Amino acid sequence: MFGLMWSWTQRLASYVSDVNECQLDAALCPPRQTCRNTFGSFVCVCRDGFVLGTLHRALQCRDKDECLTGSHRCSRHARCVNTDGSYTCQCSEDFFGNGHTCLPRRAPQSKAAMYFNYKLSKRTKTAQSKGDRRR
Ligand SMILES: [Ca+2]
Repeated sequence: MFGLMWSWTQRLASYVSDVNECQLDAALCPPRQTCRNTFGSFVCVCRDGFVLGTLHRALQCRDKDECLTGSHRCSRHARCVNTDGSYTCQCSEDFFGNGHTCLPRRAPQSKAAMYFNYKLSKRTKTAQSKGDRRR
């Protein structure tokens, strides 16, 4: 009876106060995984840029190919290069920039020409999205 009471008291104590194991030990989870605290315990989940999959017949966090899945945020004038845990964007030959924004390598345009091109691109996008909705 005493043992039962003790175990019940212990369980109650663990419910009432949660310990964040993730903050206590940063190296709780294996590489490519990150710790997520839960009430009364913790779980290891894949880090950003990794997905759960089978590798050598074992469940592991493997690199997510952002270029293949299309979840990258590269400019449409850039080439996506997959890396372990992330990806990089490289502007195409005729463009320059950080890969997320790529500008054409030609003589600078006047503000009026830039505004005209901006309006033209908006009009083209609207026409495309309307066409998509009809399908
Ligand atoms: Ca990747």
